[in-house]
Amino acid sequence: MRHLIYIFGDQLNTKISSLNHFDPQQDAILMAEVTNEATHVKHHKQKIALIFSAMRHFSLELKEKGYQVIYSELSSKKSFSDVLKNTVETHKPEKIIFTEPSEFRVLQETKTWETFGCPIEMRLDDRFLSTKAQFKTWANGRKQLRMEYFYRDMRKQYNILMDGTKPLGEKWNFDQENRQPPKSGLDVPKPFAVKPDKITQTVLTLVDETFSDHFGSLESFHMATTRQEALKALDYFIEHNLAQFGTYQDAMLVDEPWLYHSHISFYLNCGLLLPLECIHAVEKAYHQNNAPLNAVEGFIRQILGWREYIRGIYWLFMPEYQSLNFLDANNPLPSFYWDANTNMQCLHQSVKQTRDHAYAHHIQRLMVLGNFALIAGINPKYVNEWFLIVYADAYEWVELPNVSGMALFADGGILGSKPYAASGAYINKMSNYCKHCFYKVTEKTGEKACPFNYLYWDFLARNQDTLAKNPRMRLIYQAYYRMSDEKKEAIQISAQSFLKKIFKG
Ligand code: FAD
Ligand code: DLZ
Ligand code: SF4
Repeated sequence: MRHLIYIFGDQLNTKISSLNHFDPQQDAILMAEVTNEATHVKHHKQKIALIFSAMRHFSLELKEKGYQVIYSELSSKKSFSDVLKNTVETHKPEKIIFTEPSEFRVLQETKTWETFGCPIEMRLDDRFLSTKAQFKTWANGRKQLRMEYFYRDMRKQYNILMDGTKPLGEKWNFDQENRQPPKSGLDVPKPFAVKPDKITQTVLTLVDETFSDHFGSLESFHMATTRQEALKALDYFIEHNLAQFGTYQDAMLVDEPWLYHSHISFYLNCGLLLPLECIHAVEKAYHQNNAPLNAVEGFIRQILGWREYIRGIYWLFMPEYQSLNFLDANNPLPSFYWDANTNMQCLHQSVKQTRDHAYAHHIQRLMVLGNFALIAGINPKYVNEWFLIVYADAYEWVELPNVSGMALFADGGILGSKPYAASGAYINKMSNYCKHCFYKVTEKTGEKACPFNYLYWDFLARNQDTLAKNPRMRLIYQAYYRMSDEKKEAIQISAQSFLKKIFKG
């Protein structure tokens, strides 16, 4: 054997750089289902099912192209290294080739492969539109690393939504037209769904039996597990949801997990879809008058801007980033993050949907689940672990900066200029949750008051020393300082008694 190509479970695309110059006559591909990847945190059952089924389908696709594939189904071999070492000993390749892994943890593991007695070549992952080196150069010398400026450079570099050197529509960002509260009677399209085929059914049984103690339900599994199906999911989004994407991007409704989002992060993150093809497809929809500019720009910003920027931050600041705890938050994770058993309707809905679908949309993650963890002072370590476990799109490179940086301000402002803390008023504006809640969003303290209300002010009070200096927090602290002592005390009493109750379990 000439080259042995190792393909990880989030690199499931024939365009992956490790397959460049592949010669079917002399080279072979290795893929392996390994326990470590499913259990280093106990991933949601749907995530494991998605990856195993997509890997099995991808290996068949490669075999149909005439490629030699060594596919190792789940066995006693626990890690990538166990399987690779064994394969190298049997087949004695002249070289091992792989595309750089997406997570720091796995990159460290690949460094041990040098001891296998065979040369190694690690290639750049050119699915990402900005390399780690390019991001580092962009970040160098800047006082603040704000996504908006990075995004503008990416728009120019890839010539996306440009009119010569200017942005189409003469604005880089159309968010003023986006992010509307939901109207009553919205006709939300059904989500794209694939009926599990034989391969997926076998995997679902395997996962159900092997990982029965993992979080989440498999019942509603309907994800795409092949590239063809994932492309259909993208088309479905463009046809049914894109036009409303911007307008209702931040809206939340009881029993409506999917709304007008694309639900493609699962596929982008495991390789079934490529970022640039999604961007081009959505840009084309604009030029064909199938979607307005506010929706198209808003969507493209998520992939060309946020997704790339988040990855850049991860690699620039790892491994230190994973242990940051700027606000010294040390509370445990309340049990309702696992069982959805809470009277807070917003959290009940968000956890229930997460358990049932391994999915929640951005605002549920940020302004409900993340916001609560922030204002309740939960230790970032527990919050990160939870977010990495529960979503089918979760990989540390994207989960960690979103949680520690965007949601928890645990990085002290590397990613955002101030904490995304909010009281119940924000959730009430953007959802119908409060209408269905045991608590009253208009009440500020006491038994029936919305916990987000007093926890918000209590968070500001607890973190005065660190946050009051922040120029973007000045106005809100002025409002806090103007409060009467009685009011401040009532807030503290409500917050302490509520936190005591939820942490006692
Ligand atoms: P859409 O709303 O339709 O957006 C389109 C695409 O843009 C997404 O598929 C995604 O690829 C990209 N995108 C949007 N926002 C972000 C972002 N902030 N960072 C990176 N990419 C983005 N995304 C993950 O892929 N994996 C995670 O583990 C993850 N954890 C998150 C944790 C928290 C606390 C927060 C606030 C956000 C997290 N996100 C994560 C980002 C975002 O919430 C998800 O990408 C999005 O909800 C996926 O659903 P969608 O495909 O319907 O997205
Ligand atoms: C998420 C995941 C799971 C559950 N299982 C596997 C697996 O058995 N084999 C594999 O190659 N990849 C798996 N993955 C995806 C990996 O966790 C992902 O490729 C790494 O995070 C790369 O850094
Ligand atoms: Fe959530 Fe408060 Fe609204 Fe209840 S009242 S749904 S706890 S924001």
